[in-house]
Amino acid sequence: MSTTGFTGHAHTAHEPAHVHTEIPLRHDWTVAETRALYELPLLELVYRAQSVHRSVWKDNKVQLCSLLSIKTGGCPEDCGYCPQAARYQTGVKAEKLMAVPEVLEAAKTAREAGATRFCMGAAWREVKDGPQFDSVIEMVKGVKTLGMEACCTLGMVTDSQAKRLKDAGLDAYNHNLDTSEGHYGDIISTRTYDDRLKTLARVRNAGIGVCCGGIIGLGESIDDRCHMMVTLANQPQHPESVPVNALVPVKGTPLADNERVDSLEMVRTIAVARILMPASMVRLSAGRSQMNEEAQLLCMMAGANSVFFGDKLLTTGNPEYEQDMSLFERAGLKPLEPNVDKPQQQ
Ligand code: SAM
Ligand code: DTB
Ligand code: SF4
Repeated sequence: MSTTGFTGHAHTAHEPAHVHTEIPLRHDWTVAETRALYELPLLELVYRAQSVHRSVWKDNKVQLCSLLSIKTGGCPEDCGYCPQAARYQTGVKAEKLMAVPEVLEAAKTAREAGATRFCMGAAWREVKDGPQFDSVIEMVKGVKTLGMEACCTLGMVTDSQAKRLKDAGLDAYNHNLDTSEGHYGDIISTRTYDDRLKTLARVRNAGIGVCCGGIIGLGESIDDRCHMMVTLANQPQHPESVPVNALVPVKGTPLADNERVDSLEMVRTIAVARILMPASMVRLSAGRSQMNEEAQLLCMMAGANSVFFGDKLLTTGNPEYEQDMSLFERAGLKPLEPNVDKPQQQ
């Protein structure tokens, strides 16, 4: 266990290496103590999470990230929540991988709108070597040239694919655990929890930042949520990013009729993520369209320091750009500047 809080962390764009805090980065969390945190009176929990948050993230900024589906639909996997699984009739039609210039145009537009991180998602079970992966490598290089953080989420990767992504300049790879190991089999049968952990280890070994979190509202118990958080926090290194998603229920998927996630459950989950992983970016991801502005602010109070902006996530809706800008303005939220090299090209 480190005492400065930051030793042992892989260097990423937002690692606050200059900050010293007495808050230890622990890797020995138990489900019982995590659950005790989760069940605190809400304002006590938010107070504790905000105290941890401010001791690390002193400038209290929120990163604006942009998300693009570079390869939509037609996925062979059976993730019960996902509108892009070919086997569910969701109205999402399978498309080819986007062309490199088109993706870079979108990245440039996102940058002009204020995004400092660009995340590219592909509805693949795994990456296959060949022309499509070569194109993704070009996309990553192009996003880096624009001076943005580059993240992608492409399914499972091998060691050599992870190395190529790293060499292209990729900052982060998103690969979510989604839920607890115990609940995983109820949601996905076409791969195992261990497959997921193996890809995460390959990403880590290649020196790419790990972006790994989950979804609430999959029919999991509170203990499942706590188990997932403990699995994340007890890795040898905390993920640099922890996205917290609320299920976006999509007609045609097996989970379409799940009970809607109570916003306060999102607040609790985010607060627990913040307390367990003080130096990680906690990303308020899918589900903001189902939350009012006050609940989103409570999530930020509880430690969320990133949102996806733009009116679409991968295939589902997100709050309108103008609405988000208005919220930032009215609440006096400060967007995080890119902590990367200056743009090399306009
Ligand atoms: N195919 C790759 C994979 O599964 O890792 C990358 C793309 S996949 C769409 C990325 C993540 O989106 C999933 O791991 C899941 O956490 C999230 N996601 C997908 N559908 C969702 C939904 N309906 N609501 C909330 N999150 C969702
Ligand atoms: C993550 O954790 N959430 C984002 C991103 N990583 C790739 C994806 C959310 C997808 C929501 C459903 C959709 O729009 O298709
Ligand atoms: Fe495919 Fe990813 Fe959707 Fe699962 S979550 S069906 S792997 S796109």
